[in-house]
Amino acid sequence: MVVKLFYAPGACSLASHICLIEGKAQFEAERVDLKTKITASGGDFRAVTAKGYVPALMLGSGEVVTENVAVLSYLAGELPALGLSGERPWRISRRKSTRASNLCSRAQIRKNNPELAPLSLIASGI
Ligand SMILES: N[C@@H](CCC(=O)N[C@@H](CS)C(=O)NCC(=O)O)C(=O)O
Repeated sequence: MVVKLFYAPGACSLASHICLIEGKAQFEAERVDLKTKITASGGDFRAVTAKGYVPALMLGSGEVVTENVAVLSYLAGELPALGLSGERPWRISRRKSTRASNLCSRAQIRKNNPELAPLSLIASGI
């Protein structure tokens, strides 16, 4: 799976970023300035998603998945190494991933939620 995550440091896209790393995905990540909506390579982020929100996950097909719950559910299903996509919905891993996804769908979780944002990753600037 080769995908591209559009993210902003410390934003709710961090959850997707963690999943890509821990799920051992092949991926690219492009930083977005949420104020200007310009990406690190100088692109117009609104051309990727008109909403201008991270996370946005561009698939190999060019399709762009937006909304935390959709992106995280997609990654849970595509990356077995995460161990988050149990067939039985009552599995603990499934409940945890659903809870985390829902929490991330709020705009203002940012850096002050240690459950979702390990300090080591925040410090590394993703
Ligand atoms: N409902 C969206 C919310 C995404 C969201 O609010 N992202 C924030 C960062 S945590 C953002 O990109 N804000 C940009 C802005 O407010 O212009 C989702 O769950 O993906």
